[in-house]
Amino acid sequence: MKKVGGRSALWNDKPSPYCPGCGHGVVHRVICELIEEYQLADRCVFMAPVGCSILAYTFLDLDICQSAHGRTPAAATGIKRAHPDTFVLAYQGDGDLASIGTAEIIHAANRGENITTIFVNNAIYGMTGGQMAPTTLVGQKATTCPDGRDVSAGMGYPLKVCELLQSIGGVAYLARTTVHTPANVVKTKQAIKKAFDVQLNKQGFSLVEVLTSCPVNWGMTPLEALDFVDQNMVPQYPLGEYKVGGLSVTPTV
Ligand SMILES: Cc1ncc(C[n+]2csc(CCOP(=O)(O)OP(=O)(O)O)c2C)c(N)n1
Ligand code: SF4
Repeated sequence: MKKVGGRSALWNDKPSPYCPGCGHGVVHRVICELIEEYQLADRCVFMAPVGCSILAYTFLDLDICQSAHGRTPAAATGIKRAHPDTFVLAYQGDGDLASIGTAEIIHAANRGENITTIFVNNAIYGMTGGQMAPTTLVGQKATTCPDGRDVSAGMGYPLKVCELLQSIGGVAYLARTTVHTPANVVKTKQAIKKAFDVQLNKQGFSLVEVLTSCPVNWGMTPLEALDFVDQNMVPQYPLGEYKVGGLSVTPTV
């Protein structure tokens, strides 16, 4: 019988630490499949953030480096420059990348560092109990905005990271995808593959933003959370490629 699926060999037998319906596990699976397909495991350093996915070190059989909140792009820069043959894969949540780490990601992108970043946007601080993130939608409830994010109360607007980075010259490849349906998981893998190719071909900075769900902190069932991504996240954060070959493109899904 032909095997059509299975767990990546890079994912050991430890149970997933993520909540049911969390998008991190899906994104990890896609990444692991690509690392295996490209045979990069022996020279890959997975740069973990401070959010829930810091726990990747408990179950991924990869070299993993964790840096303080938001500093992943700076630490990744150091590793890549010191060891150019290393495949540096940075993995950051929206609290980590779009909040305290805003300066680091913008300047790593602007320098055109030859690293690949997977930016997981679940519109909330997951690990610390659901505070508002820069990416939280207007009207969306969080522990620090229990009545919903209110622009008129000075809470600001959802930060659009792809749109922000699109203007930066050092960015070679930039895309936004989602993993709330199987078809979109396939598209996410295609986008991350392109981002891998950019680093392997020494073409500069690449980033794929992946929209995911955090059912626990959104106060939803996993299925309701998938609907929320579809109905609320995708309209706010348009999917598609934003930069290809260093050139800005109009995103088309
Ligand atoms: C310097 C520093 N400040 C604050 C924290 C607390 N902290 C840990 S995880 C986190 C939020 C992570 O949210 P996000 O990056 O969106 O990841 P998620 O858990 O949602 O995947 C915060 C604020 C920390 N660990 N280090
Ligand atoms: S708190 Fe949210 S981001 Fe963290 S593991 Fe649970 S569902 Fe995932």
